[in-house]
Amino acid sequence: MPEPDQATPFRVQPITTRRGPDPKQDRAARTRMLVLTAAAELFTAHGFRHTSVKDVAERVEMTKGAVYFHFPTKEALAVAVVEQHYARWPVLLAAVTAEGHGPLETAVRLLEGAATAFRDDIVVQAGARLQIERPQIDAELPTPYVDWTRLLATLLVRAEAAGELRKGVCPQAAARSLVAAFFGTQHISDVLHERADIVERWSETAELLFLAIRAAPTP
Ligand code: LUB
Repeated sequence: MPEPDQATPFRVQPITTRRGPDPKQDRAARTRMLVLTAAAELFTAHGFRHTSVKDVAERVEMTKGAVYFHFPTKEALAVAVVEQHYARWPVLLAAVTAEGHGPLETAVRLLEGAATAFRDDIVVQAGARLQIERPQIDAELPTPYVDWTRLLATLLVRAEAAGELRKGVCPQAAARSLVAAFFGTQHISDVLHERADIVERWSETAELLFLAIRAAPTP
C-alpha cells in the first residue's frame, strides 16, 4: 500500500505540545491548546455568534488580553479550531495505513475512525459546527468536504487498480457519495442525538454503500 502522504490532501499541522528545546515555547503551545479546546467546547455548545472571547477567557481563567495574545480575534480562534478539526485526519490516516489493509478496507476503517472522532472529539465537533456557520464567520475557513473527497477518490482509484471495486463504479463518484452520506449521517445524528449514535448510524450506512462499491466476491 503506497505511503499515505501522497494521498492525504489535509495540509494543516496539529498543534504540538510536546516538550521542545525552549520551555517558554512549550508553555505557549500548551496555553494555546488550552484556549483552543475551551473555545471548541463553547463553539460546539453555543455556536460562533453566541460565544465571546470573554467567555473563552473565563473558561480558562485567563484575561481577555492573554487570549488575544494567542488569537488576535474571535475569527482567528474559529479558523484555528476548524484547522485543528482537519489536522485530526492525517493522524487518523497514518494510524489506519499502519494497519496495512488494502485500499478499500483502508477507506472503510478511515470513515469508521472519523465517526468515532465525531462522537468523542470536541475539536472535531466544533469544527463541524463552525463549517455550518461559515456565513456568520468573517474569515477564510478551510474549504469543507474537498479534502475528504480527494483522499477517498485516491484510495478508490487504487482499489480499482487492485480489482477491489465493482465493475462500472466510478471512484470519484463513489468518493463524493461517501462524503455526502457521512456528512448527512453525522449531521442528523448531531441534531437528533448529539452524535451519541453516530458510530452505529454510520456503520449501517457504510454497510449499504460499500456493498454497492465493493467487487462481488469471486466464487
Ligand atoms: C466531513 C464535515 C462533516 C466530510 O470534510 C468535511 O468538512 C466534513 C464538516 O464540515 O463531514 C465527510 C467525511
